[in-house]
Amino acid sequence: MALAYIGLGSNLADPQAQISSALDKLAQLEHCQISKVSSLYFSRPMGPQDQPDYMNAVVAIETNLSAIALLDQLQNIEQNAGRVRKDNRWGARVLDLDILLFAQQMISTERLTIPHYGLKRREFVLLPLAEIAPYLVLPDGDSIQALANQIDKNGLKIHSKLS
Ligand code: PH2
Ligand code: MG
Ligand code: MG
Repeated sequence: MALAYIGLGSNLADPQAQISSALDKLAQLEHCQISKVSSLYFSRPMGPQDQPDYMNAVVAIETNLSAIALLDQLQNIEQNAGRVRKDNRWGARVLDLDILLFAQQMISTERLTIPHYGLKRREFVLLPLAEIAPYLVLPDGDSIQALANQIDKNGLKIHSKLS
């Protein structure tokens, strides 16, 4: 079994409902077991500022799937939520499910970069991750807690508990 961390984000079409429905879908995935769920956070948009605020969360799952098979499942959930893949880097989206970490693997392929390239620089990823995995150490030796303590919160706040 591999322990993986997934970042959830939404800023369109009732973000809270999107995240909560994505959690249900994750819970129903075969060969995957959700082991931890962070609070639901409000965050300011990173990237273009002419888009709504986001809601973000992070979950831990235990899985027998490979990282790429997990990515297929996540993209399937995104598509079913009505996500349209456009050429809008960092633009608004109904649902975004990113594999942040997959065991201690480091993967660099066309479809997948793990650890997620924005992990250390995004408060809406680091703080929910530190909430559920404060003792986590990244494959390069950096501690999540130390990174989370250093980052600017940029207005990030807890909206509610999930699950
Ligand atoms: N995702 C993006 C672009 N900008 N901003 C916030 N606050 N949260 C996100 O999840 C997010 C973003 C593209 O994936
Ligand atoms: Mg993303
Ligand atoms: Mg994504």
